[in-house]
Amino acid sequence: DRLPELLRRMPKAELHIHIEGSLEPDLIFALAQRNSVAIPYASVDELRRAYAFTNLQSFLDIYYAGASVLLHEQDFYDMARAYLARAAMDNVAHTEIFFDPQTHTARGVKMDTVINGLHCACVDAQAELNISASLILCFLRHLSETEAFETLEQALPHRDKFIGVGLDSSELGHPPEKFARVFARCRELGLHLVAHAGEEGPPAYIWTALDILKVERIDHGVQSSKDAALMQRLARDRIPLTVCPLSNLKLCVFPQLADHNIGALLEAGLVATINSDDPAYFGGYMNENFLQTFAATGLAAQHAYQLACNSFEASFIEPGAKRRYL
Ligand code: ES4
Ligand code: ZN
Repeated sequence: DRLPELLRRMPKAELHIHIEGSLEPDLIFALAQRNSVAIPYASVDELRRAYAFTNLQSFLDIYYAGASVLLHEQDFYDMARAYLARAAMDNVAHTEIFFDPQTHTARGVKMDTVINGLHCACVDAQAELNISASLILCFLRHLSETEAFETLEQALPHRDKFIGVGLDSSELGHPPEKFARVFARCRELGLHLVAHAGEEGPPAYIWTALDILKVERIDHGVQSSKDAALMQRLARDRIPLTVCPLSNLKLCVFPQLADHNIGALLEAGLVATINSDDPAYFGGYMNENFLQTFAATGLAAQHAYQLACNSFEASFIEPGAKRRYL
């Protein structure tokens, strides 16, 4: 069976990766030591044993604790370089990386430190690893829209270093429309727009992400299969879904990988893609997501080809350059 080899070797784009979720336990401990930051885990193994999640919030609590070791530009650079090297090994040709500045600025880290460290890693990776990488700034939806506006303001001196904005963190109780005005402003600024919606939240959140925020892609969106009219809208407008199977498994969105609806989304003609989300926490980078999902759900070579094409179509690579991948 040559399907695993095809999955590993095919060029692909990654469109849903939180850089703070690529921070491996070893690097968390190394940075904690380097920066003299205390973390509430005695060892790498104890930290790993805490990675038993029941839902999104149980994960986020540990994810924010892990990010607390990041202080200096070099820390952000090292984290992103490690991810980019790992992604290149999985034949990721292009990646669009989420980052959560509020997780850092709330601890007194400067916006400049965060963005400069991540951006330098992206520039160096293009030259040294032949992987193209862009940054997408995410607003934390459990915080206020006023705080999102303040974050945007702090980031605008670096407008040339990120291509868009997204919306992440605790979904339930924080619908997209809470951020209507800040997304309208980002749209005026010519930024690309995406939002997490329909991970744990209802199809209604996907509708408002599309119709009120006017996002170009939906992150996760797996709950769309509960709403036939929404499925038609996503297919008709070719709105991509950045699906993350191992994330959905680890956060108990689906009881087993075999129950995942990625096959149904593809068969309905949606521009679905496979991504890693928070690979250090969910048990796998891109190829592990492809391999385990194909093994569990019985997807075949034509689905692999479709997913690779979808990933480049759904990317924000300039249209001229994009044609080389399709
Ligand atoms: C996230 Cl899986 C997921 N969902 C929402 N927000 C996030 N931030 C990092 N991972
Ligand atoms: Zn995510």
